[in-house]
Amino acid sequence: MAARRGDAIVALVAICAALATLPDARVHGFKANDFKKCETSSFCQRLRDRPDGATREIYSIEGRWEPIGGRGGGWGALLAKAGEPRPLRVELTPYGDEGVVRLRVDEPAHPRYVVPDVLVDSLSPSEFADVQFAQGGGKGGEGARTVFTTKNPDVDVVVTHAPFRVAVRVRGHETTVFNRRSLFEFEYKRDAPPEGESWSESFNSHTDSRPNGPTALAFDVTFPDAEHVYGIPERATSLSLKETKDATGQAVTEPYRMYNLDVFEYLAESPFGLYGSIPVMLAHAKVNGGASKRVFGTGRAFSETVTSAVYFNNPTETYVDVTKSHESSILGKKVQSVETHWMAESGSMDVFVAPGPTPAAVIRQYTSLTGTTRMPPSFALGYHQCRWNYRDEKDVAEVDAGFDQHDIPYDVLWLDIEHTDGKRYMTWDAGKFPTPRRMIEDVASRGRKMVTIVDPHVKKDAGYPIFKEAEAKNFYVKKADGRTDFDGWCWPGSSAYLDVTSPAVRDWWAGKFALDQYEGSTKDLYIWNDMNEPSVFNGPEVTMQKDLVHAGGVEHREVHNAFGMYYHAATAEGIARRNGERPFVLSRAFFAGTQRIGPIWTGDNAADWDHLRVSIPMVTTLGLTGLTFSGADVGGFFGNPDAELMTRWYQIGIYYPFFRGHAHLETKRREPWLFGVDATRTIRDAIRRRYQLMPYLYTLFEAAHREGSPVLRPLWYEFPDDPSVWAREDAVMLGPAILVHPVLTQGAVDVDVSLPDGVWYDFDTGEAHLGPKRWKYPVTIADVPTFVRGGHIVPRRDRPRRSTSAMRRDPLTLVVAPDAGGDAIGEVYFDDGVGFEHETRDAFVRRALTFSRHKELSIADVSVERVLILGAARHGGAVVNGEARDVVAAPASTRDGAPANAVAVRKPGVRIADDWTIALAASAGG
Ligand code: NBV
Repeated sequence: MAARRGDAIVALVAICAALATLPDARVHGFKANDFKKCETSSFCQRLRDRPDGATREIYSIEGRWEPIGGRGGGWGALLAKAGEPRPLRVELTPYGDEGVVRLRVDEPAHPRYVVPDVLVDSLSPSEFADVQFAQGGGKGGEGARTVFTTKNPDVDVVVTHAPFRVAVRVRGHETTVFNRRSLFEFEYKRDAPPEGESWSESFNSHTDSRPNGPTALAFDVTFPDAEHVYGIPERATSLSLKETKDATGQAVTEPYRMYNLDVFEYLAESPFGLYGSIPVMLAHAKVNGGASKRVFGTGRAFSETVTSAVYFNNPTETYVDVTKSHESSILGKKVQSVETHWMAESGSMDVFVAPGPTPAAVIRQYTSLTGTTRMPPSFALGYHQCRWNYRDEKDVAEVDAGFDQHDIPYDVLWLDIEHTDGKRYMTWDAGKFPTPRRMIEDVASRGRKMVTIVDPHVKKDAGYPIFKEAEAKNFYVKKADGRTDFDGWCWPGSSAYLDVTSPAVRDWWAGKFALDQYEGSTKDLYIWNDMNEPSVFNGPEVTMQKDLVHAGGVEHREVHNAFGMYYHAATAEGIARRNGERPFVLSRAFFAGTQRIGPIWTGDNAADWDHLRVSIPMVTTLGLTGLTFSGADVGGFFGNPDAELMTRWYQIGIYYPFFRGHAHLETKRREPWLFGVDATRTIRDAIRRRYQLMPYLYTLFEAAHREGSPVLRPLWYEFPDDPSVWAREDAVMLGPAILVHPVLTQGAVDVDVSLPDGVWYDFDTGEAHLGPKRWKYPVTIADVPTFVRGGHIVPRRDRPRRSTSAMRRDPLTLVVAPDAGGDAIGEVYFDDGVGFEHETRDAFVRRALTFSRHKELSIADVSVERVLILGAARHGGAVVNGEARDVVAAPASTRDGAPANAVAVRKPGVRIADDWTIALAASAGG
């Protein structure tokens, strides 16, 4: 085997720590009865238990499809409903050139709400390459159908007119089929309830007036030949979604619910929906029985599997049933598929299909619709220390100093709600925090940042200027009457809620973060948005009534799942405006598109091993649905972790894209040095590893920013053709190159390690393994089986420092892990980590790293792809190593117009290992 030991891999010292006491035994406080179920939600009850074929004779395309004039390349047709004189309207629209299509059904007489700010502004339809109508009635007895070929010649869409059915095909293979089970339903808006009936609906002590009556919709999506589906966060459950109904149609559990809620003490294993929703589901299917290798579209290798995804662009309450391994007999052939049934309370049917075929392609396609991860400021990738609450300025100073005393790097210190004056956000408790600016400046003097919490409820207090001003401007969410300000109960007592669905309110709110508005703030203070589902203590299911009214008369029911994202967006806009730099705002609630704004965390987990375990599928699922910047509270929010659990949590927490320790008000203090000398050392080593990997991590974030790829990935993302990893969640990949097998059981003495195909090197010892390989890897408390994948180069910074900013100028270590042929590739990306010049002026460095055992100069075989010279618009060409070369005024990948004042020398043909010079010749005109 050509693999070599990775000499540069640092061996960490093994430490044996005594196992401390068990965490406190706690009884879970999750109160299922506080929340609705399908059977207590009238729309779900109406829609869920229908047999396959329920609407088969009811919906059909009427007449022919016609191009939609003037709006790009979409096509539309009438969708007739039996017994209903007014047809619905169906539209099919292509986007981009990879075969993404959008399927919409709406009621023309009463167009439904479509959330305006979720899809990226720049999104506009492309064209179909071809549209063919076939009358049918031919030999096969098929009815009329229309075939839409997308710009990707491998992707087409076959619409069968009666019964109505839409199949997206990838190279002729149906991957995503709508209405195969004839469960499509669309409730027409009615003028009034039938005589003697009422539309209102009650739950516990709350009544929803439902002034518009029932306007629900349902549709089924079948993923033929798929064994697994993933996505539709947020919930604490497995990566591969379990079935909620069995193949006979019997309910196994509740359907998956997407309705953003503040769920107190959520369980570690439940289909129940939590604080955020992303209505994206990915399916992974075998094609041709998983046999042949073919070439896909533009010449890329086509694997034996196809990943595809659907995105339901609608923020209303939605339930999804999943049935797996359903075997139906189509033309005498047994077909395995995953069948899903989507049931939404309102809005239109608005679904995008991302045809894949790889997981990476699916996410790239999906993020072309809703945006990619915002490039975070570099400090945001460091360790964050939070607790409810750091008591006062002295406490802050001591915790900050504690990190330096214990030589543990960290970047950000957080303040929870107790720092405020009576939960009036953007104020300070004058007794505990008399000199906030001085406090922040002190922390910042060591290169660190602070974060304060700002929640969306506004204390109703005439003496609180924010409340008064927003009231005067009529900026609050209204009651069902559409006029009176809604008030709900939250931390400060009676509160009003800013109507952040309105652009004017968001603009005003953003302005509140200006340094002269937010007293005591400095530009080193960043923000945390909690409770933005929104949480309303005395509301139904601890949130807002659905019949509340937003700007433009929009019912809360329509927009609920996007409310938190709007608040998050307004806050981040305020921070960006204030600093003119990259904002950092953490949110608890989220929706599709939140990745463009900032990170989220998985809310109030608990200090137990089950919550530690489930944090991994939770975070990787978010990554698969575009929102890679996430993490769980390290240590568990509720309860008291012992030294072992705390250590194990840090050891996996360092791989969460967002890495923060946090704890409930009533827990014991748990700064990383409070668990004994041995645990402190192990936790220090773990956090240092996070910082060591910072160049690699930052490079992964830039890839997420560019093309949506998740930073932390499930194994199947990297090995889609290996069925043994499709459901695995006991190991994860940090980018393409590092595999981590976290230790997730108490008292573990070994870990059942299983490596996929390829060469792998133990991160700690450098020992090479040839996968596929499975064995028991012995562990002490200091060990976490971690492997570098052969074929990859991992850039690191190996000098321990106190924070990311202190590492800024440190030299790199390149860890080269050759594959079986002796080769490795990698990438490293740098920019200033602060501002926007990486976009506006292309002020960044991205270097491809290549290594080949056939070359003498190995590790140093780094090529320079481009040299960008700012402030040099006037020039007469470049001279590289004495040879005249072309220069271009507009750098290769300018995203935002050409920088006014820069030139690029592309592919200068030099290696980092060699001496080289580039000179700019003076311009002819001087
Ligand atoms: O602001 C207090 C907490 C916060 O620490 C936590 O992270 C949030 O998820 N917040 C919820 C409200 C109270 C929870 C019991």
